Amino acid sequence: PRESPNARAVGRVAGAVVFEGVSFEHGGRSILRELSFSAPPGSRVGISGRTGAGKTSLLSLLPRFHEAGAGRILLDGVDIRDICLDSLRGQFAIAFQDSPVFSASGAENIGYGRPEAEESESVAAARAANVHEAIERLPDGYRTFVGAHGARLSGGERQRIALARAFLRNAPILLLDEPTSAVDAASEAAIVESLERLMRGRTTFIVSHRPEL
Ligand code: DUT
Ligand code: MG
Repeated sequence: PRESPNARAVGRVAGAVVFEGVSFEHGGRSILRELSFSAPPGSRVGISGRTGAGKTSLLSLLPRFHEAGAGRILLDGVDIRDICLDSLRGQFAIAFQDSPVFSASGAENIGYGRPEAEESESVAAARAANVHEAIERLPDGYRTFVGAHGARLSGGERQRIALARAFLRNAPILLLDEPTSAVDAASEAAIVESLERLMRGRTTFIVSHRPEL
């Protein structure tokens, strides 16, 4: 997406999100058609639908990973196209399907959520995400190289690393895409417990097949 010459930076938003007649096309196909809704600050928006329905596309319009073809999206009353991209994307913590774990230490993987954070803050975020113990069990704890060229983490541990990043980021809006997919029951319970804490006070968009989330 292009940054408009009039785009401006905004401070931390309260998290009011409004879609006004938003349409989205991809590859000549209409994916979303005149979607309108209003989500007050701190509310939860659950999104469900069959595969290919456009759930991930909907989430990706907010940080402008994709551009709406028609209509507008307002954040605290401001059209997101009038907000500079850095400032816009800083408002979101994102945990998408198959959150990546990078070839780096566990500490670096979490710190990616906010590179200037102290290690003690990363550890606090890992605790909040219920992944601290799993990291401590690795041969070199937080210094252990994980990811493609390091220690292997389970699907649930990777999801919880993504949640730890989100805690550390402390953004006012969460975009969560199937945060409990492909994990076993114990891991799912740990994720759900941590998600409840993460969602408190933040506007949350969550794609999930779990109606209770
Ligand atoms: N689409 C692409 N590439 C993109 C974005 C979307 O091909 O970068 C298409 C694929 C699909 C439609 O748009 O036909 C909606 O895709 P999306 O990923 O939004 O669907 P979903 O609801 O998230 O499906 P799933 O439940 O499989 O994740
Ligand atoms: Mg999807």
